[in-house]
Amino acid sequence: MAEATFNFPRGFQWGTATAAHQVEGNNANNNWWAWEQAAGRILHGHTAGLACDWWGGRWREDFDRAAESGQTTHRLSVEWSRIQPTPDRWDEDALDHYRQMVRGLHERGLTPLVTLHHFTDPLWLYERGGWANDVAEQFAAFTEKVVTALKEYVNQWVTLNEPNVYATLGYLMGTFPPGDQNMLKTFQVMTNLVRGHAAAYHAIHRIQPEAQVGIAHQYRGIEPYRRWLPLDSAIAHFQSRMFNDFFPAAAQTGVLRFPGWRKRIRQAKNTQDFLGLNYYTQDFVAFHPLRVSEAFGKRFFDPQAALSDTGFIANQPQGFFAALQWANGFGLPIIVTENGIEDAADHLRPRYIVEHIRQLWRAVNFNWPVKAYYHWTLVDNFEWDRGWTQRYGLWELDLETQARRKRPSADLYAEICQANALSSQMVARYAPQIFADMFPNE
Ligand code: IFM
Repeated sequence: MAEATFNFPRGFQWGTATAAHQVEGNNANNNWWAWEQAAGRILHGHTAGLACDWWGGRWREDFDRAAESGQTTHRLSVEWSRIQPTPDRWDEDALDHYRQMVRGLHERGLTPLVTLHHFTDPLWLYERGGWANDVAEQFAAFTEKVVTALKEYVNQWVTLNEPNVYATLGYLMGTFPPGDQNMLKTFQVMTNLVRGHAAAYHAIHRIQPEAQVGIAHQYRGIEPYRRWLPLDSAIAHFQSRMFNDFFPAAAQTGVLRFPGWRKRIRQAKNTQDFLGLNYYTQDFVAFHPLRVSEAFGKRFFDPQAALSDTGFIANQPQGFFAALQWANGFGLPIIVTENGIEDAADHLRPRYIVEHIRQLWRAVNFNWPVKAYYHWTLVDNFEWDRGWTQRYGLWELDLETQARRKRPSADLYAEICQANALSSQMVARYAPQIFADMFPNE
């Protein structure tokens, strides 16, 4: 049997990523909570409810799980609506709660990476129109408060999680709050998110000059279905520029590029110290004259690719390599801020992990400056408009009892973290079906 070990450089960081609303529970003062209460918005009428009960203290046992499995870092987010429940009030107890959590990470040997905005907005901000307005000043004030409170334990920050997803799903597709389908408003929100990011970036550096600050960008591979057809290529290129390039390019150049229009936001120039990359899957796109709202492109998965439980993610590891190559083009250190798959029975996840980590290793061996990898996620959590129907956790969550049950992938990921490597023995044990392809005998 062929043997090999894909080693990672010393100091490479391994972790899992989470977000406040998805794990904390009882986050009743934000726009998502309000959105979840109305019928027809979340699959099967699910709500976040108690989630993983982190606000009730179960973060301790979950951080223990992360540390015991060899992880060295954890990405979590803070909930704006807890810290600033009304425009004129800061909740010191909430800040103290987060201080305990990030100290708890340190005590377990885990370095925190903290996200300031992960999809949710305080109700008071939302009711005034949210990010459709220029709220950079409010976001910077919140950022200052958090950074001042947590700086003893945190020096790595993500300002915004997936601003492209936030703007597109909330304002163009209408599946996230506020449920709009308005192209102009989408551009307005995108512009304000860039302003907000820039203001937060400068606020963090004023308080903590040595901080490392970035955005967690969701990169979705968008490939032309028929490479020979210029229309397919043009649409793939256009969609990729709008979805993938808009935010990282704006944070690099200070220029926002919309179709037929550009806008300069000087303060946004050079406002990333690392490139945060969230990668899950990739699509084909084919020209379709009737898909007007999708820029005349029909998107679909490669029919050969294995699909996740609900068909939401196609296993496309080569797309991860392409995403890393894209990320490398920005000339910044790269942090893989999310990567994972929904798979309640853990049928596909071990293979997904193995194949994606192998692509990560290839990227590292090209000397692309990838510093860390965060698997999404530690324990099953509330999956936004898809409620509890999608299970991304290395640990399964029983919502009734709050019990956690380890999936085989948790052991696989622990072995990778502990060895700082992926070995052929791990593949033989956890994903034997791909062994021969990965390690051919001749
Ligand atoms: O759960 C989400 C997360 O909040 C943002 N990135 C994608 C994940 C899986 O859908």
